[in-house]
Formats: sequence, C-alpha cells, structure tokens
Amino acid sequence: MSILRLILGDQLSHDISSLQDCDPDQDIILLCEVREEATYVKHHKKKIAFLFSTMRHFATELKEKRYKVDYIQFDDKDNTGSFTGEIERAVIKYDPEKIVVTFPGEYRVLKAIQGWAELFECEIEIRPDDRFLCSREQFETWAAGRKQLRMEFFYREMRKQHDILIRNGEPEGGQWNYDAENRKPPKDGLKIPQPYKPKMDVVTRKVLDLVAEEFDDHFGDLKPFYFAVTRDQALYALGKFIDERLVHFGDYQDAMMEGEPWMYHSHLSFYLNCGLLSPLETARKAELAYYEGRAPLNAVEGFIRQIIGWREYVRGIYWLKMPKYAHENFLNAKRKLPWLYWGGETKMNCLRQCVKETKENAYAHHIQRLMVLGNFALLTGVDPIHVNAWYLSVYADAFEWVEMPNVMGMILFADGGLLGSKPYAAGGNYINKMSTYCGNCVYSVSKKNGADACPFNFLYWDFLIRNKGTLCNNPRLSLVYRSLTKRGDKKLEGIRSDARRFLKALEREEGV
Ligand code: FAD
Ligand code: DLZ
Ligand code: SF4
Repeated sequence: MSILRLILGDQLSHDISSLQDCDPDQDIILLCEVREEATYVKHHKKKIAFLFSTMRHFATELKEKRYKVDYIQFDDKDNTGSFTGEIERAVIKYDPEKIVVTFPGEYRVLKAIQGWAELFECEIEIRPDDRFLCSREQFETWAAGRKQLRMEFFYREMRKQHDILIRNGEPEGGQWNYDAENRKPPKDGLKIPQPYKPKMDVVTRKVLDLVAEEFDDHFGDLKPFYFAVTRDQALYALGKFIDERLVHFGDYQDAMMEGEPWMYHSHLSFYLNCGLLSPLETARKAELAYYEGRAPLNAVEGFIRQIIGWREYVRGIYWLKMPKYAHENFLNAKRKLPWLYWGGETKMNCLRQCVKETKENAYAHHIQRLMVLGNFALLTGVDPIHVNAWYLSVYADAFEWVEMPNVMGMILFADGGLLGSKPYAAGGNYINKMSTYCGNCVYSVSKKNGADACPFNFLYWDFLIRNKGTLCNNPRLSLVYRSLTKRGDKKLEGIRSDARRFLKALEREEGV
C-alpha cells in the first residue's frame, strides 16, 4: 500500500521531512491549491500568485525526479476548496496506509490535520519541521523557568550550537551584537542596487490570469510580478543579495527612503518562508562573505541575527504560546483597522508611502512594518485581531508563526512584554530621523500640537496618558512618565484634545 504525503504551500523544500523516505514507485505526493487557504484572510493577489506558481514549479521538479505527484489546481472542477476536502478525496482515490505531513506553520492547520485520523480512520504521521534550527521542544526547554525570554540570549545559543561567526568559542570580533553600528539614517547619493526580478514563464502567466479572475476583490497589485518561483531563482536572489547589498545591510538596516522600497534588505523572507531557501544555508553564505572579506562584520552579524535569532525565536514563541496567544490584548485596544491601511486617503506621508509600497509589492521592510505601520496601530489602539489579519494578508512572507509574534509582541505590546520590555511607541522624531518622508508631508514634524502638527507627536503622548494605569510601573518607561507628569495640565489637555480631534476624524475616515 502507498503512503500519501501532503506538501503544504510553505513546505516547498526538496529535503522536507515528509519526503525523506518517499518511495517514488509507491507513494503519492499531494499538493493542492485551495480556496480556503487563499481566503481565510484575503491574501494579497501577489502572495497568492507567488505561492501558486511556486507550488506548480515545485510539483514539476518532483515529477522530474520521477515521484508520483497529484497536483490539484485551483480550477480543477472537483476541487473541494479545503485541505480536509482534498485529503478526503485522496483517501478515497488511493486508500493509503497512512498520511505523512510535516508540522504546519499555523495552529489552525495543525488542528485540522490532527482531526484527520478520526475523520478518515487513517494513521496520520506529523513529522517535525527540521528546516528550522531550533525545534519546538528545544525552545520549550530553553524557555522553561526563565522569567524573561530575551531574544539576545536565545540568539547566542543558536550561534554557539551552529558554530556561526564563532572563533575559539568566542563571538567573532569579540562582541555578540553590532546593532549599535546599524542605525544610520538615509543619506543623499546612495546607489541602491536594483533587486533581482526574474522573467515570468508560461506557468506564472497562467497563474496570474487565474488570480486576476478569481481574486479580483483582494487587496494588492498583481502586476508587475517579479518574485522568484523556483529554488534556482531563489538561490540567484540570495547570491545577488550577498554580492550587492549585504555590504550596506547593517548600516542602513533602519533607514527608509521615499521611492526606495527595497533599500539594502535581502527580500529573501518569501523564499525562506515557503521553503525555497533554508535558513542555515542563507546564514552560512553571509558568514562566508565575511570570511572572504566581502562584507563587514556589522552587516553580516546583523543579517545572521535576523535569521538564526529573530526568525527562530518568534517561531518558538508562537508555538509556546498558542492558542491563547492569538487572543492577547494587554492594552485592551478596541479600534477597528483604519481604512487607510487598505489604501484609503491619508495626508500622513509616511503611512501613505508604506501602504502604497505594500500594495505594490506585498513587501515592506522591517522598520516600515514596525515604526510606521505598526507604531500607528499601537498609538491609535487598534484591536490586535484586526492588526494580525492585516499583516497576515498583505505580505507575501506572512504565515501566522512569524506574523503573529511580530504583531502581538513587537508592535502592539499585546502580550504584556513577553517579546519586548516596553512598547515600541515613538513620535514623529524617530520617523524624521530615519526617513525622507517628513520633507514631503503636509504635517510639520517639529510641531507638537495643533491641526498641522505631526499626528505621531500628540498620539505618542496620548497613548502614554491613556495607558498610564497599565504602563507607568514599567521600569523602562519611568523616565517618560516622569517627564509627562512635569507637563502642566494645560499642555496635557492640549495633547488630549488634539488626539481626540484626530481620532474622531480617523473614525469618520476623513483622510487624516
Ligand atoms: P531582511 O531585513 O533582509 O532580514 C533578513 C531575514 O531575517 C528576513 O528575510 C527574515 O527571514 C528574517 N527576519 C528579520 N526580522 C525578523 C523578525 N522580526 N521576525 C522574523 N524573521 C525576521 N517577517 C516574515 O517573514 N513574515 C511576516 O509575516 C512578518 N510580519 C511582520 C510583522 C511586523 C509587525 C513586523 C514588525 C515584522 C514582521 N516580519 C515578518 C519581520 C520582518 O519585517 C521581515 O522578515 C522582513 O521585513 C522581510 O524582509 P527581508 O527579507 O528583506 O528582511
Ligand atoms: C497562503 C497559502 C495560500 C494562499 N494558498 C495555499 C494553497 O492553495 N495551498 C497550500 O497548500 N497552501 C497555501 N497557502 C499556504 C498555507 O496557508 C500554509 O501552508 C498554512 O497556513 C500552514 O502554514
Ligand atoms: Fe509621518 Fe509625521 Fe513625518 Fe508626516 S510629519 S511623514 S505624519 S512622521
């Protein structure tokens, strides 16, 4: 009898655990494009096209390796539209002795898979996803008994365990972390290399037609389409990043420039998260560039920290804390998501640029996600449920295991301080220092109050006033709260009334 091996859309790696003992003569590999996955949040058109095209290319590669592949296309007339429905059809068709699947990236999918044994009276084997450097069990052990789950300490363990940028047991260069060198503001004259944009083939073209037809009402621009859709293309993108951008990755990691969505970032998250690239090979290539003198330590260490530190750490947090994590709301935020996140009118140039680029590219870099889009959601008190749904749908690299801890922990402080010791709240000064947005804005970043003042300025203080009861005992906020109490009642009332006026206009969708 055969084994049915299910490959999900973010498991497109030839060495995935579910394929490790696959018998090409007997076993069936199932991949399916299903409506439920594309619509449980309404994913960006480019994201759907990217995943469908990559799945189709991956299936072709498997067939070329002589595996038996059952690929269910979205427009297959018998397509039931869900993983469970497609498994049911495959069980009837192949009568497998068991179903093998690699551990999924979302709790919701795990629950569905766990239900299949009873539903189909068939053994289900869920294998660990060993593409990650840290297993769920290892993370649990690391976290057990710790009061604070600091990423920095986790990261050092990963560095040591995988012997990355380590010399004689010590961190390369004598320091674990070179973040202090990685905060340069943007400057004129930067020659940012063009990212790799491979040409579309006929498979991708067909997928684009399908997505245009079926998902017309989803957010985002479908064209131009320029993502890599095969491992070879993704490897090329990795090589190009190492050769052309890594050298400045560290210096300008936090910088934002109008009209420059890609900066010196790697744009590899799509490929890492769907399985075309492995995190370890990516980190090793960057490490090699350092040892060959092609990139400085601050850039290489910073890049490696994102991959073997942050990426692994947020996955650990997700599985440690789910399912309760999805319902955290420490600051009791209740606002619905402002329409401007979907491209509605706004005069705030920073937000307008970040949303525009998100719509065009299904991508925004970290500081845009964190300090502009995220900061605004935090300061205006948007309900975490809505913020999660937005981030999960609009970015081509978004899967819940990575999206949710970033939203709950990093931007919204919804988990009460598990990820960060204080909320990443900031006024307009930060955005002005790290971007070129403010020069083209109708608001004045230097003004603290009044109709033409940068809204981030009064929203920042209003946020602190509003959440005083919950935040004032946070030791990392004691200085700010002290400075708040030094402000006279008149000033505080000015802040509150500006914020009230602004938030009302925001609710009325008045194009603030
Ligand atoms: P680079 O800046 O080049 O970084 C290299 C790699 O490091 C990334 O490709 C990514 O794999 C990893 N990385 C960097 N920062 C993080 C982080 N905070 N968490 C996890 N991995 C990280 N990343 C996702 O992959 N998917 C998401 O859904 C996602 N949602 C986010 C939501 C919010 C609110 C925030 C603040 C961050 C989110 N991130 C997410 C993290 C980060 O913004 C993206 O990984 C990064 O912007 C991807 O672009 P890049 O490949 O050019 O990254
Ligand atoms: C995101 C996504 C989309 C849009 N479509 C599919 C699909 O049709 N088939 C599939 O196997 N996977 C898809 N995915 C990715 C899944 O949502 C992802 O594998 C799960 O959420 C687990 O992380
Ligand atoms: Fe954004 Fe304020 Fe700068 Fe305008 S002035 S771009 S709203 S930070």
